[in-house]
Amino acid sequence: MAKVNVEELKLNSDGLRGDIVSEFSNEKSNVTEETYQLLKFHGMYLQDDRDQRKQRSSQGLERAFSFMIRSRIPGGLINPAQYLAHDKISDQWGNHTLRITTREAFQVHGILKGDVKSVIQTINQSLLSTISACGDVNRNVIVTTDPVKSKVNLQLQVLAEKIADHLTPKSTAYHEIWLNGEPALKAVEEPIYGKTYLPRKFKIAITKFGDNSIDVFTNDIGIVAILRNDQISGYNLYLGGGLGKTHNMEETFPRLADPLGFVKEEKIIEVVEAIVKVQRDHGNRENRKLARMKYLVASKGISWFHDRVAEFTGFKLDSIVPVSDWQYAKYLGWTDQQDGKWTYGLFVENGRILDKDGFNLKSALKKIATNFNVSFRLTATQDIQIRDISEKDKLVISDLLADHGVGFSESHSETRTASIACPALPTCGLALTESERVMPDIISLIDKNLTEAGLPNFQIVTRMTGCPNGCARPYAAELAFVGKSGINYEIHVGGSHNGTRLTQVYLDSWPASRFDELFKDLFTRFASEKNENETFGDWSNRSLLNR
Ligand code: SRM
Ligand code: SF4
Repeated sequence: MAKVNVEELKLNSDGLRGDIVSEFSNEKSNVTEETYQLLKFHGMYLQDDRDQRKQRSSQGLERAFSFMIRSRIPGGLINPAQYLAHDKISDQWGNHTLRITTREAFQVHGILKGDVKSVIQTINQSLLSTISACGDVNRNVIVTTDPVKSKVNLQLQVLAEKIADHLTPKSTAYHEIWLNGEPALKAVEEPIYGKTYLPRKFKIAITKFGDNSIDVFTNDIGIVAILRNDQISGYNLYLGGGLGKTHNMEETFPRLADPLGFVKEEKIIEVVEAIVKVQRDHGNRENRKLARMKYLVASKGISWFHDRVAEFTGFKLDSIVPVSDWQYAKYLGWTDQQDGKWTYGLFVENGRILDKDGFNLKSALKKIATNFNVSFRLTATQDIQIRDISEKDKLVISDLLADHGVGFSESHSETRTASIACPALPTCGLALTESERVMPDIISLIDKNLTEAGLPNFQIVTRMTGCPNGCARPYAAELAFVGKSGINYEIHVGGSHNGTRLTQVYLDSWPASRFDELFKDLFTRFASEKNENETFGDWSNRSLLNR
Protein backbone atom coordinates (compact mmCIF):
# COMPACT_ATOMS: atom_id res chain seq x y z
CA MET A 1 0.00 0.00 0.00
CA ALA A 2 1.19 3.51 -0.75
CA LYS A 3 2.10 5.52 2.34
CA VAL A 4 -0.30 8.29 3.25
CA ASN A 5 0.29 11.33 5.41
CA VAL A 6 -1.74 10.36 8.45
CA GLU A 7 -1.79 13.91 9.86
CA GLU A 8 -3.32 15.28 6.66
CA LEU A 9 -5.69 12.37 6.47
CA LYS A 10 -7.03 12.99 10.00
CA LEU A 11 -7.37 16.71 9.31
CA ASN A 12 -9.36 16.18 6.13
CA SER A 13 -11.34 13.16 7.29
CA ASP A 14 -14.50 15.08 8.22
CA GLY A 15 -14.43 13.71 11.74
CA LEU A 16 -13.13 10.21 10.89
CA ARG A 17 -15.55 9.68 7.99
CA GLY A 18 -13.27 9.87 4.95
CA ASP A 19 -14.43 7.52 2.19
CA ILE A 20 -15.42 4.68 4.49
CA VAL A 21 -19.04 4.54 3.37
CA SER A 22 -18.30 4.48 -0.34
CA GLU A 23 -15.46 1.99 0.08
CA PHE A 24 -17.72 -0.36 1.99
CA SER A 25 -20.24 -0.21 -0.85
CA ASN A 26 -17.85 -1.41 -3.54
CA GLU A 27 -17.17 -5.01 -4.51
CA LYS A 28 -13.51 -5.08 -3.49
CA SER A 29 -12.42 -7.32 -0.61
CA ASN A 30 -9.97 -4.71 0.70
CA VAL A 31 -9.82 -0.93 1.16
CA THR A 32 -7.45 1.89 0.20
CA GLU A 33 -4.57 2.91 2.46
CA GLU A 34 -6.47 6.08 3.47
CA THR A 35 -9.50 4.11 4.60
CA TYR A 36 -7.28 1.47 6.24
CA GLN A 37 -5.75 4.20 8.42
CA LEU A 38 -9.12 5.75 9.33
CA LEU A 39 -10.70 2.40 10.11
CA LYS A 40 -8.30 1.97 13.03
CA PHE A 41 -10.20 4.69 14.89
CA HIS A 42 -13.33 2.60 14.38
CA GLY A 43 -11.60 -0.43 15.94
CA MET A 44 -10.40 -2.55 13.04
CA TYR A 45 -7.42 -3.49 10.88
CA LEU A 46 -7.38 -4.81 7.35
CA GLN A 47 -5.18 -7.92 7.31
CA ASP A 48 -4.53 -10.84 5.02
CA ASP A 49 -3.78 -14.49 5.68
CA ARG A 50 0.01 -14.52 5.33
CA ASP A 51 0.07 -18.32 5.18
CA GLN A 52 -1.72 -18.08 1.86
CA ARG A 53 0.25 -15.21 0.31
CA LYS A 54 2.78 -17.21 -1.70
CA GLN A 55 0.32 -19.69 -3.11
CA ARG A 56 -2.26 -17.06 -4.02
CA SER A 57 0.36 -14.89 -5.66
CA SER A 58 1.64 -17.83 -7.74
CA GLN A 59 -1.95 -18.42 -8.85
CA GLY A 60 -2.33 -14.76 -9.76
CA LEU A 61 -4.92 -14.28 -6.98
CA GLU A 62 -5.14 -11.24 -4.76
CA ARG A 63 -4.30 -11.67 -1.09
CA ALA A 64 -6.86 -13.35 1.21
CA PHE A 65 -8.06 -10.14 2.86
CA SER A 66 -10.11 -9.98 6.04
CA PHE A 67 -10.52 -7.69 9.03
CA MET A 68 -9.46 -7.98 12.64
CA ILE A 69 -11.99 -6.22 14.88
CA ARG A 70 -11.06 -5.22 18.43
CA SER A 71 -13.60 -4.42 21.14
CA ARG A 72 -13.04 -1.71 23.69
CA ILE A 73 -13.62 -3.16 27.15
CA PRO A 74 -12.39 -0.91 30.00
CA GLY A 75 -10.87 -3.11 32.69
CA GLY A 76 -11.76 -6.19 30.62
CA LEU A 77 -15.07 -6.67 32.44
CA ILE A 78 -17.86 -8.34 30.48
CA ASN A 79 -21.19 -9.96 31.28
CA PRO A 80 -22.30 -13.32 29.82
CA ALA A 81 -24.32 -11.67 27.03
CA GLN A 82 -21.24 -9.73 25.95
CA TYR A 83 -19.15 -12.88 26.07
CA LEU A 84 -21.74 -14.73 23.97
CA ALA A 85 -21.91 -11.88 21.45
CA HIS A 86 -18.18 -12.31 20.78
CA ASP A 87 -18.51 -16.08 20.67
CA LYS A 88 -21.26 -15.75 18.06
CA ILE A 89 -19.24 -13.26 16.01
CA SER A 90 -16.24 -15.55 15.89
CA ASP A 91 -18.37 -18.48 14.67
CA GLN A 92 -20.71 -16.66 12.32
CA TRP A 93 -18.28 -14.19 10.72
CA GLY A 94 -14.79 -14.83 12.09
CA ASN A 95 -12.21 -17.62 12.19
CA HIS A 96 -13.96 -19.52 15.02
CA THR A 97 -11.49 -18.33 17.65
CA LEU A 98 -11.43 -15.43 20.08
CA ARG A 99 -8.24 -13.68 21.10
CA ILE A 100 -7.85 -12.09 24.54
CA THR A 101 -5.41 -9.20 24.16
CA THR A 102 -2.67 -7.88 26.41
CA ARG A 103 -4.93 -4.88 27.06
CA GLU A 104 -7.86 -6.79 28.55
CA ALA A 105 -9.87 -6.76 25.32
CA PHE A 106 -11.16 -9.16 22.65
CA GLN A 107 -10.06 -9.38 19.04
CA VAL A 108 -11.83 -11.39 16.38
CA HIS A 109 -9.88 -12.23 13.23
CA GLY A 110 -10.91 -13.27 9.75
CA ILE A 111 -13.97 -11.06 9.18
CA LEU A 112 -14.83 -10.40 5.56
CA LYS A 113 -15.49 -6.85 4.46
CA GLY A 114 -19.18 -7.52 3.78
CA ASP A 115 -19.66 -8.72 7.38
CA VAL A 116 -17.92 -5.87 9.21
CA LYS A 117 -21.11 -3.90 9.76
CA SER A 118 -22.95 -6.91 11.23
CA VAL A 119 -20.04 -7.54 13.58
CA ILE A 120 -19.92 -3.96 14.81
CA GLN A 121 -23.67 -3.90 15.28
CA THR A 122 -23.58 -7.14 17.26
CA ILE A 123 -20.87 -5.76 19.55
CA ASN A 124 -22.84 -2.55 20.08
CA GLN A 125 -26.09 -4.41 20.72
CA SER A 126 -24.27 -6.11 23.59
CA LEU A 127 -23.52 -2.58 24.91
CA LEU A 128 -19.82 -2.65 24.09
CA SER A 129 -18.09 -0.73 21.33
CA THR A 130 -15.08 -0.85 19.05
CA ILE A 131 -14.61 2.90 18.79
CA SER A 132 -11.07 3.97 19.68
CA ALA A 133 -9.95 0.39 20.33
CA CYS A 134 -7.25 1.35 17.80
CA GLY A 135 -6.11 4.65 16.20
CA ASP A 136 -4.38 7.83 17.41
CA VAL A 137 -6.51 8.16 20.53
CA ASN A 138 -6.70 6.76 24.02
CA ARG A 139 -6.85 2.93 23.79
CA ASN A 140 -8.46 0.42 26.11
CA VAL A 141 -7.90 1.50 29.72
CA ILE A 142 -6.57 -1.44 31.72
CA VAL A 143 -7.06 -2.09 35.43
CA THR A 144 -5.50 -4.36 38.05
CA THR A 145 -6.87 -7.88 37.74
CA ASP A 146 -7.11 -8.45 41.51
CA PRO A 147 -10.42 -10.39 41.76
CA VAL A 148 -11.25 -9.35 45.33
CA LYS A 149 -14.38 -7.18 45.30
CA SER A 150 -12.97 -4.60 47.66
CA LYS A 151 -14.21 -1.02 47.64
CA VAL A 152 -10.83 0.06 46.27
CA ASN A 153 -10.85 -2.40 43.35
CA LEU A 154 -14.40 -1.42 42.42
CA GLN A 155 -13.44 2.27 42.55
CA LEU A 156 -10.52 1.63 40.18
CA GLN A 157 -12.85 -0.03 37.68
CA VAL A 158 -15.22 2.93 37.87
CA LEU A 159 -12.29 5.28 37.27
CA ALA A 160 -11.24 3.27 34.20
CA GLU A 161 -14.74 3.55 32.75
CA LYS A 162 -14.85 7.29 33.47
CA ILE A 163 -11.50 7.91 31.80
CA ALA A 164 -12.43 5.72 28.83
CA ASP A 165 -15.69 7.66 28.35
CA HIS A 166 -14.04 11.01 28.84
CA LEU A 167 -11.43 10.29 26.18
CA THR A 168 -13.72 8.63 23.62
CA PRO A 169 -13.79 10.57 20.34
CA LYS A 170 -16.96 12.64 20.11
CA SER A 171 -17.32 12.34 16.33
CA THR A 172 -20.71 10.91 15.35
CA ALA A 173 -19.12 9.17 12.35
CA TYR A 174 -19.01 5.80 14.11
CA HIS A 175 -22.74 5.73 14.82
CA GLU A 176 -23.58 7.13 11.45
CA ILE A 177 -21.51 4.61 9.47
CA TRP A 178 -21.94 1.39 11.39
CA LEU A 179 -25.08 1.76 13.47
CA ASN A 180 -27.30 3.40 10.87
CA GLY A 181 -27.42 6.65 12.80
CA GLU A 182 -28.84 9.70 11.07
CA PRO A 183 -26.09 11.55 9.18
CA ALA A 184 -25.00 14.42 11.40
CA LEU A 185 -25.24 17.86 9.80
CA LYS A 186 -21.56 18.45 10.37
CA ALA A 187 -18.66 16.76 12.09
CA VAL A 188 -18.83 17.29 15.83
CA GLU A 189 -15.90 19.20 17.33
CA GLU A 190 -13.43 17.09 19.32
CA PRO A 191 -13.04 19.13 22.52
CA ILE A 192 -10.02 17.19 23.76
CA TYR A 193 -8.37 15.83 20.64
CA GLY A 194 -9.01 18.55 18.06
CA LYS A 195 -9.11 17.85 14.32
CA THR A 196 -5.87 15.87 14.12
CA TYR A 197 -6.45 13.76 17.20
CA LEU A 198 -3.24 12.63 18.93
CA PRO A 199 0.10 12.20 17.19
CA ARG A 200 -0.04 8.48 18.01
CA LYS A 201 -1.80 5.83 20.09
CA PHE A 202 -2.13 6.56 23.82
CA LYS A 203 -2.37 4.08 26.70
CA ILE A 204 -3.52 4.33 30.31
CA ALA A 205 -3.31 1.72 33.08
CA ILE A 206 -4.73 1.85 36.60
CA THR A 207 -3.63 -0.14 39.62
CA LYS A 208 -3.04 0.24 43.32
CA PHE A 209 0.06 0.54 45.42
CA GLY A 210 2.31 -2.51 44.96
CA ASP A 211 0.12 -4.44 42.47
CA ASN A 212 1.86 -4.72 39.11
CA SER A 213 -0.39 -7.33 37.51
CA ILE A 214 -0.74 -5.08 34.45
CA ASP A 215 2.77 -3.70 33.75
CA VAL A 216 1.63 -0.26 34.78
CA PHE A 217 4.96 1.43 33.92
CA THR A 218 4.76 0.46 30.25
CA ASN A 219 1.87 2.86 29.64
CA ASP A 220 1.77 6.50 28.55
CA ILE A 221 0.08 7.19 31.88
CA GLY A 222 0.29 4.82 34.83
CA ILE A 223 -2.21 5.65 37.57
CA VAL A 224 -1.44 4.12 40.96
CA ALA A 225 -3.91 4.45 43.82
CA ILE A 226 -2.33 5.29 47.15
CA LEU A 227 -4.19 3.79 50.07
CA ARG A 228 -4.60 5.12 53.60
CA ASN A 229 -6.69 2.99 56.00
CA ASP A 230 -7.94 0.96 53.04
CA GLN A 231 -9.28 4.10 51.35
CA ILE A 232 -7.90 5.76 48.23
CA SER A 233 -6.22 8.99 49.29
CA GLY A 234 -5.26 9.89 45.72
CA TYR A 235 -3.13 8.70 42.84
CA ASN A 236 0.53 8.66 41.91
CA LEU A 237 0.92 9.42 38.22
CA TYR A 238 3.72 7.94 36.11
CA LEU A 239 4.39 9.23 32.63
CA GLY A 240 6.01 8.23 29.38
CA GLY A 241 6.12 4.44 29.34
CA GLY A 242 5.96 2.59 26.03
CA LEU A 243 7.65 -0.41 24.49
CA GLY A 244 7.78 -0.23 20.71
CA LYS A 245 11.14 0.00 18.99
CA THR A 246 12.37 -0.61 15.46
CA HIS A 247 15.34 -2.88 14.74
CA ASN A 248 18.42 -0.86 13.68
CA MET A 249 16.85 2.48 14.57
CA GLU A 250 18.51 3.57 17.77
CA GLU A 251 16.33 6.65 18.26
CA THR A 252 13.50 4.23 19.05
CA PHE A 253 13.51 2.43 22.40
CA PRO A 254 11.32 0.84 25.05
CA ARG A 255 10.90 2.96 28.16
CA LEU A 256 9.35 2.71 31.61
CA ALA A 257 7.26 5.61 32.90
CA ASP A 258 8.75 8.26 35.19
CA PRO A 259 7.06 9.54 38.35
CA LEU A 260 5.18 12.78 37.67
CA GLY A 261 3.29 13.59 40.87
CA PHE A 262 0.37 12.88 43.16
CA VAL A 263 -3.22 13.97 42.55
CA LYS A 264 -6.37 13.80 44.65
CA GLU A 265 -9.39 11.78 43.43
CA GLU A 266 -11.47 14.83 42.49
CA LYS A 267 -8.79 16.15 40.13
CA ILE A 268 -7.67 12.96 38.41
CA ILE A 269 -9.76 13.29 35.23
CA GLU A 270 -8.74 16.93 34.79
CA VAL A 271 -5.05 16.04 35.11
CA VAL A 272 -5.30 13.06 32.75
CA GLU A 273 -7.00 15.32 30.19
CA ALA A 274 -4.24 17.90 30.60
CA ILE A 275 -1.53 15.28 30.02
CA VAL A 276 -3.31 14.12 26.86
CA LYS A 277 -3.46 17.74 25.67
CA VAL A 278 0.26 18.26 26.26
CA GLN A 279 0.99 15.25 24.07
CA ARG A 280 -1.58 16.53 21.53
CA ASP A 281 0.16 19.92 21.29
CA HIS A 282 3.81 18.93 21.65
CA GLY A 283 4.09 15.32 20.47
CA ASN A 284 6.03 14.67 17.27
CA ARG A 285 3.74 14.85 14.23
CA GLU A 286 6.55 14.62 11.67
CA ASN A 287 7.73 11.09 12.30
CA ARG A 288 5.27 8.44 13.49
CA LYS A 289 8.15 6.28 14.71
CA LEU A 290 8.98 8.98 17.26
CA ALA A 291 5.48 10.20 18.00
CA ARG A 292 4.64 8.35 21.22
CA MET A 293 4.56 10.45 24.38
CA LYS A 294 7.54 8.54 25.78
CA TYR A 295 9.81 10.40 23.35
CA LEU A 296 8.41 13.75 24.46
CA VAL A 297 8.97 12.86 28.12
CA ALA A 298 12.46 11.54 27.33
CA SER A 299 13.48 14.67 25.44
CA LYS A 300 11.80 17.41 27.51
CA GLY A 301 12.01 15.89 30.98
CA ILE A 302 9.45 15.53 33.73
CA SER A 303 9.76 19.04 35.12
CA TRP A 304 8.95 20.55 31.70
CA PHE A 305 5.92 18.25 31.57
CA HIS A 306 4.84 19.36 35.06
CA ASP A 307 4.78 22.97 33.90
CA ARG A 308 2.84 22.21 30.71
CA VAL A 309 0.22 20.20 32.65
CA ALA A 310 -0.12 23.08 35.13
CA GLU A 311 -0.76 25.49 32.23
CA PHE A 312 -3.95 23.54 31.53
CA THR A 313 -5.05 22.81 35.09
CA GLY A 314 -3.86 25.98 36.82
CA PHE A 315 -2.31 24.02 39.70
CA LYS A 316 0.87 22.06 40.42
CA LEU A 317 0.77 18.40 41.32
CA ASP A 318 1.90 17.26 44.78
CA SER A 319 5.06 15.18 45.12
CA ILE A 320 4.83 11.52 44.34
CA VAL A 321 4.23 9.17 47.30
CA PRO A 322 7.20 6.75 47.40
CA VAL A 323 6.17 3.19 46.45
CA SER A 324 8.77 0.47 46.29
CA ASP A 325 7.47 -3.00 46.92
CA TRP A 326 5.94 -3.99 43.57
CA GLN A 327 4.61 -7.51 43.06
CA TYR A 328 4.00 -9.43 39.84
CA ALA A 329 0.68 -11.22 40.33
CA LYS A 330 -1.11 -13.65 38.00
CA TYR A 331 -4.38 -13.95 39.94
CA LEU A 332 -5.00 -17.41 38.51
CA GLY A 333 -6.87 -20.27 40.24
CA TRP A 334 -9.51 -19.78 42.93
CA THR A 335 -9.85 -16.47 44.78
CA ASP A 336 -12.43 -15.67 47.43
CA GLN A 337 -13.94 -12.37 46.24
CA GLN A 338 -14.85 -11.60 49.87
CA ASP A 339 -18.46 -10.94 48.93
CA GLY A 340 -19.62 -14.54 49.26
CA LYS A 341 -18.62 -15.42 45.68
CA TRP A 342 -15.52 -16.83 43.99
CA THR A 343 -13.37 -16.02 40.96
CA TYR A 344 -11.60 -18.70 38.96
CA GLY A 345 -8.65 -17.28 37.05
CA LEU A 346 -8.32 -19.54 34.02
CA PHE A 347 -5.00 -19.66 32.19
CA VAL A 348 -5.53 -19.26 28.44
CA GLU A 349 -2.38 -20.00 26.50
CA ASN A 350 -1.49 -16.84 24.56
CA GLY A 351 -5.07 -15.64 24.92
CA ARG A 352 -6.47 -17.88 22.20
CA ILE A 353 -9.95 -19.26 22.95
CA LEU A 354 -10.72 -22.15 20.62
CA ASP A 355 -11.83 -25.77 20.34
CA LYS A 356 -9.11 -28.04 19.01
CA ASP A 357 -8.09 -31.68 19.36
CA GLY A 358 -10.13 -32.43 22.46
CA PHE A 359 -9.25 -29.13 24.12
CA ASN A 360 -12.67 -27.46 23.99
CA LEU A 361 -12.15 -24.18 25.83
CA LYS A 362 -14.47 -22.24 23.55
CA SER A 363 -17.38 -24.62 24.07
CA ALA A 364 -16.71 -24.71 27.82
CA LEU A 365 -16.77 -20.92 28.19
CA LYS A 366 -19.87 -20.70 26.01
CA LYS A 367 -21.66 -23.17 28.31
CA ILE A 368 -20.51 -21.30 31.41
CA ALA A 369 -21.71 -17.98 29.95
CA THR A 370 -25.04 -19.54 28.95
CA ASN A 371 -25.86 -21.52 32.08
CA PHE A 372 -24.33 -19.78 35.08
CA ASN A 373 -24.92 -16.47 36.74
CA VAL A 374 -21.32 -15.30 36.42
CA SER A 375 -19.32 -12.50 34.80
CA PHE A 376 -15.86 -12.40 33.21
CA ARG A 377 -12.68 -10.33 33.26
CA LEU A 378 -10.19 -10.49 30.39
CA THR A 379 -6.75 -9.94 31.85
CA ALA A 380 -3.64 -8.10 30.68
CA THR A 381 -1.80 -11.43 30.65
CA GLN A 382 -4.30 -12.79 28.11
CA ASP A 383 -6.18 -14.96 30.63
CA ILE A 384 -9.86 -14.99 31.62
CA GLN A 385 -11.31 -14.77 35.09
CA ILE A 386 -14.71 -16.36 35.62
CA ARG A 387 -16.19 -14.14 38.32
CA ASP A 388 -19.08 -14.23 40.75
CA ILE A 389 -19.19 -18.02 41.01
CA SER A 390 -21.41 -19.16 43.87
CA GLU A 391 -20.11 -21.74 46.33
CA LYS A 392 -22.54 -24.34 44.95
CA ASP A 393 -21.34 -23.84 41.35
CA LYS A 394 -17.62 -24.15 42.11
CA LEU A 395 -17.47 -27.88 41.64
CA VAL A 396 -19.89 -27.91 38.71
CA ILE A 397 -17.78 -25.36 36.82
CA SER A 398 -14.57 -27.25 37.65
CA ASP A 399 -16.13 -30.47 36.32
CA LEU A 400 -17.38 -28.70 33.21
CA LEU A 401 -13.89 -27.41 32.42
CA ALA A 402 -12.39 -30.86 33.02
CA ASP A 403 -15.05 -32.51 30.82
CA HIS A 404 -14.04 -30.16 28.00
CA GLY A 405 -10.36 -31.09 28.30
CA VAL A 406 -9.41 -27.70 29.74
CA GLY A 407 -6.47 -28.05 32.11
CA PHE A 408 -6.76 -26.13 35.36
CA SER A 409 -4.43 -23.17 35.73
CA GLU A 410 -2.69 -25.03 38.56
CA SER A 411 -1.85 -27.95 36.25
CA HIS A 412 0.42 -25.86 34.03
CA SER A 413 4.00 -24.99 34.89
CA GLU A 414 4.77 -21.69 36.60
CA THR A 415 6.67 -20.46 33.56
CA ARG A 416 3.88 -21.40 31.16
CA THR A 417 1.26 -19.48 33.13
CA ALA A 418 3.66 -16.52 33.33
CA SER A 419 4.21 -16.48 29.57
CA ILE A 420 2.56 -14.41 26.88
CA ALA A 421 3.02 -14.13 23.12
CA CYS A 422 1.58 -11.80 20.50
CA PRO A 423 -0.48 -13.11 17.52
CA ALA A 424 2.20 -12.48 14.83
CA LEU A 425 1.78 -14.89 11.87
CA PRO A 426 -0.46 -15.42 10.01
CA THR A 427 -2.63 -12.36 10.80
CA CYS A 428 -0.27 -9.56 11.79
CA GLY A 429 1.01 -7.60 8.82
CA LEU A 430 4.07 -6.45 10.77
CA ALA A 431 5.29 -9.87 11.96
CA LEU A 432 8.86 -10.78 11.06
CA THR A 433 8.68 -14.21 12.73
CA GLU A 434 6.26 -16.61 14.38
CA SER A 435 5.19 -15.99 17.96
CA GLU A 436 1.86 -17.36 19.31
CA ARG A 437 2.08 -20.51 17.21
CA VAL A 438 5.56 -21.51 18.43
CA MET A 439 5.52 -20.25 22.02
CA PRO A 440 3.84 -23.34 23.58
CA ASP A 441 6.69 -25.57 22.38
CA ILE A 442 9.32 -23.07 23.45
CA ILE A 443 7.85 -23.02 26.96
CA SER A 444 8.02 -26.84 27.01
CA LEU A 445 11.70 -26.56 26.09
CA ILE A 446 12.28 -24.03 28.87
CA ASP A 447 10.53 -26.29 31.39
CA LYS A 448 12.56 -29.30 30.28
CA ASN A 449 15.84 -27.40 30.65
CA LEU A 450 14.85 -25.91 34.01
CA THR A 451 14.09 -29.41 35.28
CA GLU A 452 17.38 -30.77 33.96
CA ALA A 453 19.20 -27.90 35.67
CA GLY A 454 17.58 -28.90 38.97
CA LEU A 455 14.98 -26.12 38.99
CA PRO A 456 11.70 -27.91 38.24
CA ASN A 457 8.69 -25.64 37.93
CA PHE A 458 10.77 -22.51 38.51
CA GLN A 459 8.96 -19.35 37.41
CA ILE A 460 10.52 -17.14 34.76
CA VAL A 461 8.36 -14.41 33.24
CA THR A 462 8.89 -15.17 29.54
CA ARG A 463 7.43 -13.38 26.54
CA MET A 464 7.66 -13.52 22.77
CA THR A 465 6.80 -11.16 19.94
CA GLY A 466 7.08 -11.56 16.19
CA CYS A 467 8.67 -8.13 15.79
CA PRO A 468 10.12 -5.38 17.99
CA ASN A 469 6.81 -3.48 18.44
CA GLY A 470 6.40 -5.09 21.83
CA CYS A 471 2.72 -6.13 21.84
CA ALA A 472 3.30 -8.92 24.40
CA ARG A 473 5.43 -6.50 26.46
CA PRO A 474 8.65 -8.54 26.03
CA TYR A 475 10.91 -5.84 27.42
CA ALA A 476 9.04 -5.93 30.73
CA ALA A 477 9.69 -9.70 31.11
CA GLU A 478 12.71 -11.52 32.60
CA LEU A 479 13.46 -13.48 29.42
CA ALA A 480 12.14 -12.53 25.99
CA PHE A 481 12.36 -13.44 22.33
CA VAL A 482 11.81 -10.62 19.87
CA GLY A 483 11.33 -11.56 16.22
CA LYS A 484 14.10 -10.53 13.82
CA SER A 485 13.63 -12.53 10.62
CA GLY A 486 12.81 -16.06 9.55
CA ILE A 487 13.47 -18.22 12.61
CA ASN A 488 15.81 -15.72 14.27
CA TYR A 489 15.06 -13.83 17.47
CA GLU A 490 16.75 -11.10 19.48
CA ILE A 491 17.25 -12.61 22.94
CA HIS A 492 16.50 -10.38 25.92
CA VAL A 493 17.32 -11.02 29.59
CA GLY A 494 17.67 -9.03 32.79
CA GLY A 495 14.22 -7.56 33.27
CA SER A 496 12.90 -7.70 36.80
CA HIS A 497 10.31 -10.27 37.84
CA ASN A 498 7.92 -7.48 38.90
CA GLY A 499 8.14 -5.41 35.71
CA THR A 500 10.06 -2.47 37.16
CA ARG A 501 13.30 -2.92 35.17
CA LEU A 502 13.46 -3.48 31.44
CA THR A 503 15.32 -6.26 29.67
CA GLN A 504 18.41 -5.66 27.59
CA VAL A 505 19.63 -7.42 24.48
CA TYR A 506 21.76 -10.47 25.34
CA LEU A 507 22.08 -11.92 21.84
CA ASP A 508 21.39 -9.93 18.69
CA SER A 509 20.08 -12.85 16.73
CA TRP A 510 19.60 -16.50 17.66
CA PRO A 511 17.76 -19.19 15.68
CA ALA A 512 14.80 -20.94 17.27
CA SER A 513 16.35 -24.23 16.11
CA ARG A 514 19.10 -23.68 18.71
CA PHE A 515 16.92 -22.64 21.66
CA ASP A 516 17.53 -25.98 23.42
CA GLU A 517 21.27 -25.27 23.48
CA LEU A 518 20.69 -21.70 24.66
CA PHE A 519 18.37 -22.72 27.51
CA LYS A 520 20.71 -25.49 28.65
CA ASP A 521 23.58 -23.03 28.92
CA LEU A 522 21.53 -20.29 30.61
CA PHE A 523 19.74 -22.45 33.17
CA THR A 524 22.76 -24.57 34.11
CA ARG A 525 24.68 -21.41 34.90
CA PHE A 526 21.70 -19.84 36.63
CA ALA A 527 21.19 -22.93 38.85
CA SER A 528 24.82 -23.00 39.94
CA GLU A 529 25.32 -19.24 40.40
CA LYS A 530 22.01 -17.98 41.74
CA ASN A 531 21.68 -16.69 45.26
CA GLU A 532 18.91 -18.01 47.45
CA ASN A 533 15.54 -16.66 46.23
CA GLU A 534 17.22 -14.86 43.34
CA THR A 535 15.03 -14.51 40.26
CA PHE A 536 16.21 -15.30 36.74
CA GLY A 537 15.80 -11.63 35.86
CA ASP A 538 18.02 -10.43 38.70
CA TRP A 539 20.65 -13.11 38.11
CA SER A 540 20.82 -12.48 34.36
CA ASN A 541 20.97 -8.74 34.95
CA ARG A 542 23.98 -9.06 37.25
CA SER A 543 25.74 -11.98 35.52
CA LEU A 544 25.02 -11.66 31.84
CA LEU A 545 24.56 -7.93 31.33
CA ASN A 546 26.66 -6.13 33.94
CA ARG A 547 29.98 -7.73 33.04
FE1 SRM B 1 0.17 -3.99 19.41
C1 SRM B 1 0.57 -2.85 16.25
C2 SRM B 1 -1.58 -6.59 18.32
C3 SRM B 1 -0.79 -4.60 22.58
C4 SRM B 1 2.71 -2.00 20.56
N1 SRM B 1 -0.46 -4.57 17.59
C5 SRM B 1 -0.23 -3.94 16.42
C6 SRM B 1 -1.04 -4.59 15.29
C7 SRM B 1 -2.36 -3.89 15.20
C8 SRM B 1 -0.34 -4.68 13.93
C9 SRM B 1 -0.55 -3.58 12.93
O1 SRM B 1 -0.41 -2.39 13.27
O2 SRM B 1 -0.83 -3.91 11.79
C10 SRM B 1 -1.18 -6.02 15.88
C11 SRM B 1 -2.37 -6.84 15.38
C12 SRM B 1 -1.97 -8.29 15.33
C13 SRM B 1 -3.07 -9.22 15.09
O3 SRM B 1 -3.02 -9.98 14.09
O4 SRM B 1 -4.00 -9.28 15.87
C14 SRM B 1 -1.10 -5.73 17.36
N2 SRM B 1 -1.07 -5.26 20.26
C15 SRM B 1 -1.62 -6.33 19.67
C16 SRM B 1 -2.29 -7.25 20.67
C17 SRM B 1 -3.52 -7.97 20.14
C18 SRM B 1 -1.23 -8.25 21.13
C19 SRM B 1 -1.66 -9.35 22.07
O5 SRM B 1 -0.93 -10.32 22.11
O6 SRM B 1 -2.65 -9.25 22.76
C20 SRM B 1 -2.54 -6.23 21.80
C21 SRM B 1 -3.85 -5.52 21.65
C22 SRM B 1 -4.10 -4.61 22.84
C23 SRM B 1 -5.46 -3.97 22.87
O7 SRM B 1 -6.44 -4.65 23.16
O8 SRM B 1 -5.53 -2.75 22.66
C24 SRM B 1 -1.39 -5.27 21.56
N3 SRM B 1 0.79 -3.34 21.25
C25 SRM B 1 0.34 -3.83 22.43
C26 SRM B 1 1.23 -3.45 23.49
C27 SRM B 1 1.12 -3.85 24.95
C28 SRM B 1 0.27 -2.94 25.77
O9 SRM B 1 -0.36 -2.02 25.25
O10 SRM B 1 0.23 -3.14 26.98
C29 SRM B 1 2.25 -2.70 22.91
C30 SRM B 1 3.50 -2.14 23.63
C31 SRM B 1 3.19 -1.00 24.50
C32 SRM B 1 3.22 0.28 23.73
O11 SRM B 1 2.21 0.61 23.11
O12 SRM B 1 4.27 0.92 23.72
C33 SRM B 1 1.96 -2.63 21.50
N4 SRM B 1 1.40 -2.62 18.56
C34 SRM B 1 2.41 -1.95 19.20
C35 SRM B 1 3.12 -1.18 18.22
C36 SRM B 1 4.35 -0.27 18.50
C37 SRM B 1 3.91 1.08 18.94
C38 SRM B 1 5.07 2.03 19.10
O13 SRM B 1 5.04 2.84 20.00
O14 SRM B 1 6.01 1.99 18.29
C39 SRM B 1 2.52 -1.43 16.98
C40 SRM B 1 2.91 -0.83 15.62
C41 SRM B 1 2.43 0.55 15.43
O15 SRM B 1 1.66 1.12 16.20
O16 SRM B 1 2.86 1.12 14.43
C42 SRM B 1 1.44 -2.34 17.23
FE1 SF4 C 1 2.48 -7.95 15.22
FE2 SF4 C 1 4.82 -7.20 16.13
FE3 SF4 C 1 2.65 -6.73 17.56
FE4 SF4 C 1 3.52 -9.18 17.33
S1 SF4 C 1 4.63 -7.49 18.31
S2 SF4 C 1 1.40 -8.51 17.06
S3 SF4 C 1 4.35 -9.21 15.29
S4 SF4 C 1 3.10 -5.84 15.62
